[in-house]
Amino acid sequence: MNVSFFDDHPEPADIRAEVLAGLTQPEKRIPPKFFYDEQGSRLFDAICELPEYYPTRTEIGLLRQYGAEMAELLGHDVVLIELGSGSSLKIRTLLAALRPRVYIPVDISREHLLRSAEGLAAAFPDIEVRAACADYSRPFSLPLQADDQPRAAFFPGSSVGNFEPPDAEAFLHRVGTLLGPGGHLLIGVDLRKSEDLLHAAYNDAQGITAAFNLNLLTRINRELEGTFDPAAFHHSAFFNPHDSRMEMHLVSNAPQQVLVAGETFRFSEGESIHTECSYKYSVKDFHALAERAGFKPVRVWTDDQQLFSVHGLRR
Ligand code: AVI
Repeated sequence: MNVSFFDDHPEPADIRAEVLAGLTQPEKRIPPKFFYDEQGSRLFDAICELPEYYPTRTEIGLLRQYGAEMAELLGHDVVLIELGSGSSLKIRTLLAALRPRVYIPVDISREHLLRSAEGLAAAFPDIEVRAACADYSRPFSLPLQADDQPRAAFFPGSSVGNFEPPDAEAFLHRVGTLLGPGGHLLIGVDLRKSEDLLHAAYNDAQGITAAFNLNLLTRINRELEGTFDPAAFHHSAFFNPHDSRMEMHLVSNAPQQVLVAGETFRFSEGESIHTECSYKYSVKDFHALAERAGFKPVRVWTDDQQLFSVHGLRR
């Protein structure tokens, strides 16, 4: 099979230090990257299938409808880097349209990366697959040679919305450096829209998003000897129009005390832990962000209802 493996040896996140630091803030917070243990990743896959969660199916619809135009923009015989080899359906749709020479899936989770790289190499035997285990949220290296040109990157799912805007800019800047002059980035970005649709997408009727949020407490109990009672907290998700972002919180139902890694944290009734921001951009605002990071916006594809956008950017 046409697969090789490169290990950048990413440092595992220090969950203890980051959770303790976040819970010590005047406004308690925990970074959203800690959602994704095994159960959290399963719940996230279930979120992507929910009728209320429009981003996944809308982005797949755009890739299916406009794949040929996207391929035209990125160029033929390209070396394609996928940041966070998440959704197999999205990359399969793009690979079928693009037929790159080399495909480099980048992910921090070795097992997930290898499983999906092998599946894709079997499905596309004419593409050279170079799986790279790396943490793309920090400076990282990839198995690239100088003559691996032209280069393109794919960052789907509006994961860029989970970065604070200055971090999103720094991340895009790093991707631009990796691509070099003339390289292209294809990036999925969720659009600002009616608050009703946003509210429904993060407060689904089956309670899967609530379970995804509350699973963070179960993870902390297991990995950091926490004493959280998940039933003593509830999920809250709302749109913050000032910052153009959805916020997710875990709200304490009553005054209580919790131990985490031997430290005591007090909660008043209604006090929350802020667990996620999901920024929603207008096309214009995302263009401004991309330009600050050194990209030139070239094309944007949106669906009829203007729910989601896929941007083609040139470095
Ligand atoms: C992964 N990320 C783009 C999702 C989002 O919509 O911000 C995570 C998510 N949180 C709640 N539902 C989905």
